[in-house]
Formats: sequence, structure tokens, C-alpha cells
Amino acid sequence: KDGYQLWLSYEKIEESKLRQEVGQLFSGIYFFAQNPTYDIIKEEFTRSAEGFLDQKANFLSTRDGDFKLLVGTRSELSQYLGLSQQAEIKNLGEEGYWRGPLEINGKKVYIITGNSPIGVLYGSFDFLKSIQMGEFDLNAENSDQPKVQLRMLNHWDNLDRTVERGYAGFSIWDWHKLPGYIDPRYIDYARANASLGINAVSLTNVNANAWILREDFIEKVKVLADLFRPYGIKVYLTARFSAPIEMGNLETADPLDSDVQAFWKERVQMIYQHIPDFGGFLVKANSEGQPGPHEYGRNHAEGANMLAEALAPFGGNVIWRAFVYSHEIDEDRHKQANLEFEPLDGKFLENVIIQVKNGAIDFQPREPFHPLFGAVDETNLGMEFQITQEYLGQATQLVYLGPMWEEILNTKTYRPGPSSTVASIIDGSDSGQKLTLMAGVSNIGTDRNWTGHLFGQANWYAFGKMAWNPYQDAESIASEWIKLTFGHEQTLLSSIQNIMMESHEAAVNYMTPMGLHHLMGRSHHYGPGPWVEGGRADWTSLYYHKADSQGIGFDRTSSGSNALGQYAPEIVKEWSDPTQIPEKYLLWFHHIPWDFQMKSGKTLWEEMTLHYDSGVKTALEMKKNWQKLEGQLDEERFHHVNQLLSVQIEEARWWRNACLLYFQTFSGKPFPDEIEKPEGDLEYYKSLRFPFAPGIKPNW
Ligand code: BDP
Repeated sequence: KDGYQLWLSYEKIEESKLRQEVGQLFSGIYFFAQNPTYDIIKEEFTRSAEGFLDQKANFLSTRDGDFKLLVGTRSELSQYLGLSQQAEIKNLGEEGYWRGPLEINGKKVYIITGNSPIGVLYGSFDFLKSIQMGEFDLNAENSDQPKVQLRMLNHWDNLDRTVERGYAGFSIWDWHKLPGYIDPRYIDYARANASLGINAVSLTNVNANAWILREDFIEKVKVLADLFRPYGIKVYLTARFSAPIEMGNLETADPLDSDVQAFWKERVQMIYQHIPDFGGFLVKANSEGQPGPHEYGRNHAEGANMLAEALAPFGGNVIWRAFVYSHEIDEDRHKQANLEFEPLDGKFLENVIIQVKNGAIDFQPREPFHPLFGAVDETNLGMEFQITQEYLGQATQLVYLGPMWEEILNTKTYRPGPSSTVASIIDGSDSGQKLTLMAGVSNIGTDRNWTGHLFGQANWYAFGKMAWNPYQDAESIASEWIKLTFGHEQTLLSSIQNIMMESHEAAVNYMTPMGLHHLMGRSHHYGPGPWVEGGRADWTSLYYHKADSQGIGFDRTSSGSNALGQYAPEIVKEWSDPTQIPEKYLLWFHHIPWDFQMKSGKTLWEEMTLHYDSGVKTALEMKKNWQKLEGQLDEERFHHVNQLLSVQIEEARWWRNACLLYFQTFSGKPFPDEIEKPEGDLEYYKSLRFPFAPGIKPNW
């Protein structure tokens, strides 16, 4: 029980009726065809029959035998399906699935079907999941289909195996040993992703190294692409915009230069010779020092379209990131993506999708949704969430991100329609866009349990589920994950669910409550650094909190930077008024006096101290509740989480103390009686250094 199995541990079924039913099904399984995806399903049935029942799965080679479980696509099963049932299944699309009972010549059997082998694979994983959760119903019909086309992990993995903002060891891609050596982890990785419906992965860091585009490296990538194909997963790579200079001996990377265009066309052709279903490129350009079209006086559309033209003949896509901001531009960083992308609406080719972070700054513990959602209507927009917890406790803290993502996806954008939400834009239902995407920056590494903190697995799981269906609620996803990870004993389930569901709000409270943001330590981003100043302004904390003796917060209303003006008028109206705006966003958009009266009747200062303190109290509570579970789960996982919860409490106190002692130097006000007093000395907190924090190169 070291977490390696993830949510696919297929524990023994205790309940006798379920054992008997599942045992029956596994005693006569018939597959209608042979292909690599069905081999994977067979392998999964073999494992699960052993785990669930300590029994061998019995695969029939002909249909004469006593079949109980039929597996095949709609067309393979067509002779058994009525016309209306066929139509119903057809409507589920390429990746949808249908599973349930069927009567064949008076005999009741169970079928798992879809329109493609991948649909059947998804149906099979769903079938196994329902058994493992103890919820399988032999008589129920179940069907589902994804709402988003590209459900994608973005690895920020470097070729030397370090991981940008990775907290679970090194990269799982062992480039040095590829293509000759296939690490068994690659297969387990693919299984886990397919079980969630994740169908695309970008293997390399967005701060890209052009070397990955060399043919010897593409031969290595090909091995992974071949492995992932039967799992329904396509491979993408990050493309460094200056590659024509770095590896093509050209003097320019100007997207309108014909030699540059030819370079990319040849490169793309070479890639497709090795990987015929290559997904395409993910590009970070003109952002944080990465090269891009602006160097040549060209815009993002000209840059993206040049790559899109090279990929289009092969069916590939360009995923172009909207995470752009320049320290040379004297504009609130919040506004820059909209300023650069709104004027380009309608200019991007069909196979380009703009990947937008959930908020306008950078994966902060809480951000309002990014104002690009709803601001353009002729551009494909995809969502980028960060699964790796760069700003949310890295791998030492239990922070379940489901509620944060749900909050973003459910927020009303009021555009293009009055009831539009972020979810209804990115799934195409309101935006009408043809190409849809949800990407998550991966939290996976070489740690035995994949994600460093066991509960990091829940974030990988929740991301997959929300990418499949962005309307699914975080609480039910948490409950699924708990059942699959720890079993379905009721008190265990509800205790762990409570811990998970309050964890994000707790972290926001002890890190950046009430709309504060970007208060973390410089460069490693581990722990608090509200005092960070000097150097590039938009990489300091002072730029964002603007605390002074009068008050605190960033005025982004029309009297300030007016970033708020980039949202729909309904939002501008509500959020412009400090008494109307949800208090969780207050200091994001307003500079507020310390004695401003909050809805609770308390002053801003008092309320802020209470938020910080309540975050710590929740962390303490989380640990207390976890400790009550001792003996109810295996020792290994119990102690792993227990120790990390102690670390989390220390870190929560550190955040609270450092931030409150620092902000007190501006407010000049005492701490209210009801909070645990921030102890220590501000200078001490300021003096802490972390040159070996994971995910960064040490800065000597
Ligand atoms: C920030 C990270 C940085 C990434 C950047 C990005 O601190 O390491 O390169 O995002 O998304 O959150 O490109």
C-alpha cells in the first residue's frame, strides 16, 4: 500500500452478491475482435479478476461457449442490438460508451460497447470502477461521453529529467534510456490516464528545449507514442519558437520568412513519418523570456498560424498559450493577455487553440476567472489548470484542488450569452467552438506514489474527471477517489471527504485570503514572501498587494488599472463596488482602507487576521480528523499523510505569522484577542532561504 496502484488497486470484493455477479461475468468473456486496445482491456480484466475475486478471467475464443460478458464496438455487436439502441450508442460519439444488460436469444448477458475500441476501453474502466466502488448494478444501463475533445496533461519536464515546478522527484521520461528501454511506469501511466479519459499528453516543458525536435529524440518520442496509442492517448511536444535558428542554421525565426516556414514543414513531416498520429505543438512564446514572433514584429496569430499550416495536412493542432506578459509594458500584468489576444480574434486558423490559465496572473491559490473567457468569440479557447501545486503547498500539503476548479468552471461570464459560464465556453456549448481543450500541468514524477503527496493523486484524478465533464462537482469526484483509494467504509469516507473539501479554502486563508495574491517567496515559490521587492516589478509581492499605511489591495477598477473593465458589464457593475464584490476577490480589485467595514461588521484588518488564523485552525482540525482514522487504514499511508499534515500545520503557521507580522507594519493595529497570536520576529521569517527547494535550479 504505497500508493503506486493509484485508484486502480482492484481490492477484494467483500460483499457476496457482488462477488457472485462479478465472478459470473468474468467466467465467460467474449471479445468480438482482436486489437491492441482490446488486449489492454483483457489485461485489465485479468488483473481485476485476480484482485476482486482471486480468480482467473476466462476469455472465450468462440461465441459458442457460455458467454456472460460481451465486449465490442457497436458495429461488431450490431447483430445483437436493436436499431434504436444502435442509434442511441451512435449518438455517444467516437469516445462514448454504453454498458448494461442485453437479452440474446432469451439469455441475459452484459455488454460493454462504444463506437470505437477506445470508447469500449473507457466503458471497461467505468465498469471496473463501479465494481471497485461497490456500486455495480447488473441491471442498470450506463452511458457517457466526454464533453471536451482534448483532455490533456502538460508535463513541464526537461530533457535532463528535472521538472519545472515538479515536487514528486524527477521526470518519468527517461530520455537517456529511450528508445531501447521501456520503463514499466510508462504503461501504468497510460493506464491511469486512460482510466480517467485523458487522451493527450505534452511531454516536455513549455520553457522548451529545441533538442526534442531532433530526429534521434523523435525516435524516442515515437516509442512513447506507440505505447500510448492503444490507450487512446496522443503525444504533443513543446516547440521552441527559435528552433529554426538553434537547429536549422537559419538567421531568423520570423514566421513570415519562407525558409523558416520550410524548416517547420520539414520538421513536421519528419515527425509524422515516425508518429503518424502526432498531436501537434504546445507553444509558450513571448512570455517570460521565451522566444516568439514579437521579435520580428509579428503577432501571435502570425506565429501560431505558421505552425498550424505545417501541421494541418497531417491533422495536427497548435496549442498556443495566452500566458504572456512583458515587464517592458507598463500595464497591469492582469490585462496583458487580453490586450494581446482580443485584437486577434478571428485571425487564428481552425487548428489553433489558445490555452488560457484559469486566472489572469498565475495559478494563485485563488483567482477570479481569466477575462479572455467571454471576451473573444471567433477564437478557440482552452483551459489550463495547474495540477502540480506550485502555489498551493507543493507536495508537502494536502490541498484538494477540485473545489477551486469547480468554482472557476461554474463562474458566470455573461458572454457570449447571459447564462454563459467558463465551462460552457470551453466545452463549446455556448461558444460554438469546434476544437475544445482542457489541459492540466502535471504533478507526476518518479516518486513511488507518483505525486509526492498521496493526496496529489486526487488532483490528477479530479482533473481527468473535470476535463471529461467540466460540470461534474468536486465533492462527488472526491468521494469516488476516496472509495477507489481507501475503500467505501462510511466513516472513513465521510471523514476523508470533509478533510479534502475544506482543504483548499484553508490554504487560501492561511496564504492569500480576500483576494490577496502573489505573496510567495521569490523564485522557489515555497512559503511566504510578502516583502519580496526589487528587480522586475511584476515578480515582486509589493506590486500586487500595494500595502501602505492607508490600506491594502490592487485597485483594478476604473480609478486604477481598470483590468476589471475587461470583464462583462454585469461583472464590472457588481465587482466595482467594494460592498458588492464577493469578499473573496475584494483585494484583487480594490485598495481598501484598514478600517473598512466588512459584511461581518469587523474591520478589514480584523477580518484579515481572522482569515489567516482560521486557515491554521482548519489545518489543525484536518490533522485531528485524520488521526481519528488510525487503525482504519493501512499504517503506511496513514503515517505518510499524518507526517505531512504536521508539516502542513507548521507551514500554515509560517504563512500566517509571516504575512500578519508584515502587514501589521502597515496597518499599525493590534491582533484581535480571538486569534492565536502570530509569534516570532518578522526579520527571522525574512531571513529564511531555500536554495534546494524542488523544481528550480539553485541560485548561488
Ligand atoms: C509559472 C511558473 C513558471 C512557468 C510559467 C508558465 O512559475 O515556472 O514557466 O508559470 O506557465 O507559474 O509558463
